[in-house]
Formats: sequence, structure tokens, C-alpha cells
Amino acid sequence: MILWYDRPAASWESETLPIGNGALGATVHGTVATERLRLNEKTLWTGGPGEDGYLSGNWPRPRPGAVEEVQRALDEHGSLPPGEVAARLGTPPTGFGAYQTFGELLLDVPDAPDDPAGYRRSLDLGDAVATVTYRDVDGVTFTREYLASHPAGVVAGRIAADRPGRVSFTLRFAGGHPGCEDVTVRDGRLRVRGALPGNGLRYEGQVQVLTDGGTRTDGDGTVTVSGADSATFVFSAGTDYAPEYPHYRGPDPHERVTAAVGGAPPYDELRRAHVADHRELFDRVRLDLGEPLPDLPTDQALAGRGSGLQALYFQYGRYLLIASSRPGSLPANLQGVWNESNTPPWECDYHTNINIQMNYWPAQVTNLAETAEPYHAFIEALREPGRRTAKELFGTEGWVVNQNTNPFGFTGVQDWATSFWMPDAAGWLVRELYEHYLFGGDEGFLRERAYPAMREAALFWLANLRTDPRDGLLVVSPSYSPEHGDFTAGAAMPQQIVWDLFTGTLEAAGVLGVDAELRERLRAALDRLDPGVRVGSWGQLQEWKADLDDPRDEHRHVSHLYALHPGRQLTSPAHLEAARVTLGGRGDGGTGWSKAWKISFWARLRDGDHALKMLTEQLRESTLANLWDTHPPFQIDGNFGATAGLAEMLLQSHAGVIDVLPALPAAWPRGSVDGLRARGGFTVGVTWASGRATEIRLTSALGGIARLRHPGSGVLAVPTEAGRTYRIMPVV
Ligand code: FUC
Repeated sequence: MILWYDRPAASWESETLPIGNGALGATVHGTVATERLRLNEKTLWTGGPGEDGYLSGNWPRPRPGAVEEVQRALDEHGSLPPGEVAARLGTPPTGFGAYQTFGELLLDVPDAPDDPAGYRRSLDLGDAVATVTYRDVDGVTFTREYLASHPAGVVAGRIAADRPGRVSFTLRFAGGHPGCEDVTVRDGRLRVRGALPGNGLRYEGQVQVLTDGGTRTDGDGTVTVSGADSATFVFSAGTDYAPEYPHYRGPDPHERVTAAVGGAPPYDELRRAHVADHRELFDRVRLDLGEPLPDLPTDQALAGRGSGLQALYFQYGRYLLIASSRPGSLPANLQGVWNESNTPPWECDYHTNINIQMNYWPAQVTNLAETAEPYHAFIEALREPGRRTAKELFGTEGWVVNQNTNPFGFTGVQDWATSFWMPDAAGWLVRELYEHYLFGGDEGFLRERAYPAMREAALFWLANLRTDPRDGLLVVSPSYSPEHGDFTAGAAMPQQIVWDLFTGTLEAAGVLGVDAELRERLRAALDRLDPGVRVGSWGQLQEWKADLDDPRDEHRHVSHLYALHPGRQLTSPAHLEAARVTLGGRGDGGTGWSKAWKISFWARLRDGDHALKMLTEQLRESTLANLWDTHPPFQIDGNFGATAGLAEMLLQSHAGVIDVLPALPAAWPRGSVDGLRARGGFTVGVTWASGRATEIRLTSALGGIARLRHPGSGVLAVPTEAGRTYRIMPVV
């Protein structure tokens, strides 16, 4: 599982190779004369407390009564253009901020060959190590190696040659915020320290250079290594950000960074521990789609889009999730952790109408549940400011978050007409907490973490649903189908989210045996809730309560299929058929994440060929040479969505049954997968040939009955014991 190229990266966005430990990220250019490593620290954000006029939780609000006015106008007119609603409910953002770049580490190499022989730049997904090798005119082979260690909290590198005394370079730092930071050098340790303009967030980075042989000289902002056998560097960084409302500030990073850099073990040991830590997660899933990966540079293999490359792309999504989301920092943002700009697209923030959710779709099913911890913590940290927004914007209990959020608990509204209003987003976010319980069965997690967040999101909707004068059903109003059409009451997506939230909260309360009275209220509300699932005039699933859908509309958001995926509300053949008609109308285009979502939609419709067509389209049109997904521009959600979609083709368990190979395309006649997870605490492997399962491997973590859709004999109830693996041979 290696990405490799025969030339250095010319473009940060489309060619560099990413490494990361969740909190820190680096991208490798591999240029011979000047190596460039773009560095990132995930909490380095402008905006929030400290920014002019910004007071935590106290975002500008629409004037009192404005929400009710819009509700009444919708009752009367049926719909309102987004611009009109934004004029009444939107407020210009203040102090939202943006994710910042940390800067670049540069290594200037004297006498570097212009046209080095044997050049190769690679990223080994199994070891999580990036490597650059080349030969100089004397035939000396140079090897540079880079990794980002989670256990050590550092990015580290080693520069070596196969002849003694040949390693020479000058290391320097190009700051992300010139004028705001100081660079000092002492004893081979370069230190950068600064405070961001605006919010004054303090940050620090340190890099220690060590040599084996040769000399090391401190310069003005530089460390020079001459004639060494090899050299290593260790980098760490931090900020004084803390994920705590309302101040969002913690201790100065100086001590932590000093300890991480000073305490890092010798390189070989650091590398061993890093590889072991990474492999413990990465190696859990093995996938073989029948064809090997062609022995070609990855950009050329990408052009072929064969099943070997598809398997690599799947594993790359898992690699990227491990690299950009580990406990102890923020969740993966629109670019994971990698960012070269201080004004990145969409602030490189957390969008809640598909993007952050999609980032975590692969976490449970591809056996990386630990990577979801930063997302869980982030959702929980939104509750307190979200509670304040519920009170001040809607005058009720519960918590809400709107269309986009940041590390400073922003739960208010902005004024970008087509993307500011999404009070249903919290209901969508908490479903991930519930899924974590459904997959792993950790009742303590359900009780302490998932249920309280779900319950409070449900309370918000119990207090805020309105009776629709058209039919007496309970609807969300004003409601908006993300980035599309007019505001109405009862658009499909918000209704489906509320259905999903109430259903999950009811189930969870049942499991925990709590809140009898609340359960009654949820049941009563579900009885009156408009389910948001309607078949329209051309056989489509309606996006709005009124039949407004245009069969030629190819909008990238297909929000009204939430009930199909990630939800589980669509079960009847008639509704599934309507979803198929809707997808047919929307077509196979769209941005990277849109194509990725369609993989899962088609997989849920059990159409493996169409799911594979979407994956192929994504690889053809929305994938850069470094296999990053492009919206355009680079946006990582599509990587994660496609990895989850591919898993969804091989295994589903959302409907109470473990369903193996539900959407196997004809182009993958044989293969095998191991380590995918199904809800109920099961790990599933399957080998298939001629398009049919020949062996299913089921490992039970919790014991209990596994309900398995059995090729040949319907649904099989397999009694399991915790810790045991069962091999099941399908009847042919
Ligand atoms: C949503 C999408 C856009 C983009 C942005 C970051 O608003 O509609 O296409 O992905 O998020």
C-alpha cells in the first residue's frame, strides 16, 4: 500500500504527500535542492475570543420575533427565497476566524543535482512514513524520511546517505505569520513563537536538529549540518487554545512543546513506536478487490482506475483519517489537518450540512472508532454555546448548531443566504455518537456521552416543531434543504433528521431504562411528525413537502435522501424505488463529496455497478494526483465519503441485519475483506469468488445473536460468544 511518484511535488494541493498525527500535519514536496515541508497545527485559528467585538456565545442575533415572522410568512405564502430569509434572520459574521497555516520547514541542500537519478517520492500507508530517495552525480544515494508520531507528539525526519560524511543542509523556517513571530536558534534548536493578529492566540513551534558525525552550526534563523553521516530533526508545535467555553484558552504551549521535542526518543525508537501505533489501527482492515495495484507511479495508476487502485484509495481514506484525527485535538476539518493558506477555502472550518459528518462516516465501519473521539468531544463542546443559541434565537431549551461552526463554539447564524440556516444540524451530529454505541456496544458511553447530547437535541425539537396548517402534522419551520431552493416548512431533510433523532433517542432511553415520561412525549411527537418521505409526480422522493422537484435538476446536494443514507428510515420497496428515481434525475455529476455520497446511496439501493460507477467518476474527475479529493479545490470529505461508500458496498448493518456483499459490482468478481465492523459488536470478513461469498468470518466482541443475511437461506440467527470467531460457509 504505497503511493509513489517519480518527481517532486510542483503543487502543494495536488501533489504533496501528507503525514499527520491528528494535532500536527506536514506535507512533503520532496524537492531535491530545497525540501519543503508545509507544517500545520490544528488549533491555530484566528477568530473567537480576543477578536474585536467577539463575545463567546453572544453572537449577533436576529431581532426578537423575527423567527416567528418568517414562520407566519411561510404559513401564508408556502415559500420564501433564501435572500429574503437571510435578510430577516441572518447576521453578518463577526470574528468567525479561519484555520491558519503554521509555516514551512525548508532544507537547503548544497550541490544538489538538477536532474537526480533514481528519484522516488513515496508514502507508505502501512508504516505512515513518507520517503524521498535520489542519487547525486557521484552515485551517492540519499534517503529522506518523514513521519508524524502520535505517541511522541512530533513530526520527525531523517536525512541519510549511503556514503559517510555526505549529508549537508541548512534548515530554516518560513513563518506563516511574518511580523507576528520571532525565530531564535540555539544548540541546534530553532524556536518560533508568536501571537496571531486579532485574537492574540499564542503559538510556539520548536525543531531540534541532531547529527551523526559532521558538524552542526547555529546561524541567524538557521541550523546548518555539514559532512554528517546522517541527521535527524524533531518538530513539535502547540497553541494556547483549549476547547472550553467561553474563553477557549489554556496554558501557554511552551512547556508542552519543549517537553515533546526534548523528550522525543532517538529516531529509530521513535520510528518503531510510531509504526506500531499506526499499524495497530491501520492493519485492522485488509482489502483485496481482485487485481493488484499496478507497478506505476500513483498518478499513472490513477489514470487506469483499476480495482487495485480503488483498494489503495479506500485504504488511503483510512490513512488520512488516522493522520488527521486522533484524540487530543480538534476533529478533521475541511482539509483534515493540512492547509497552506491563512485564507483557506470556506475558512477550512466545520460545515454541518454534510462535510464534517462525511469526514467520520468511515470511522466505525472501517474499524477506526478511536479516530472519532475528537469529533465526539467537539460535538459535546458545542452543547453549552448551543444551549445559549437555542435560548436566545428560539427562546427554548435544548441545543442547536447552525450551518457552520469553528473551534470557538460558534452556533449562531451568518448571512450567506444559501448556507446559514441549519438548526437541524445538531440532530445530525449526535447520530454519530449513537452510532458509536451501536457499533461498539459501550453502554457507559451511551449513558454518559451519547444520550445526554441526543436527549438535549431532541428537547430542542420537541419545543420547536410547529403544527402545519396544511395537514396538522408537526414540521420544522423555517426549514431549508441545504443550499437549494426556497425556504419552506417541512422540507424533507430536516423532517428526516428529526425522525432519526427522535427514533434514536427513544431507543437509547429504552436501552438505558430512563426517562419514561420523555419517551412518551417522543412517541406522541413521532406519531404526529411529518416523516419527510413522500413520492412525487414523476416517481421521485420529494425534496420539499410540496411537489416542486424538477427532473432536470442536477444539484450536488441530495439532502432528501438522508433517510436512505446515513439514515435508516427508507425501508419500503416503494420508497427505495423513489430514491432510485431521484438519483437518476440528479445524475452522476457533482463535487467530490457529492459523488462520494452517491456511492453510499447506490450501495444502499443494492446497485453495486452504479456505486462503482460513482467511485470511478470520483477517481476520474474529482481526485488529484496525490489522491486527495477535490471539490474543487481540495476538500477531504470526498476521500472519507468514498472510503465509507466502498465499505457500504461490501457490508451493511443499518437495518438490524448483517448484510454481506449487498452491492458487489460485476467488475469485482473475486476478492476478500477482513476487519470491517457491523453494528452489534461484530467484526466481519468475507471472501468471494464469481461474485458470491465463499466464506464469511464473524468475530463477536459482545456475544449475542448475530442476524446474518445468508446468501442461500435468508436471515440466519447465529448465537455467538464474546471473543470467538465463526466461519460461515454460504450454501451455493
Ligand atoms: C457545503 C457545500 C459546498 C462545499 C462547502 C464546504 O456548503 O455545499 O459544496 O462543500 O460545504
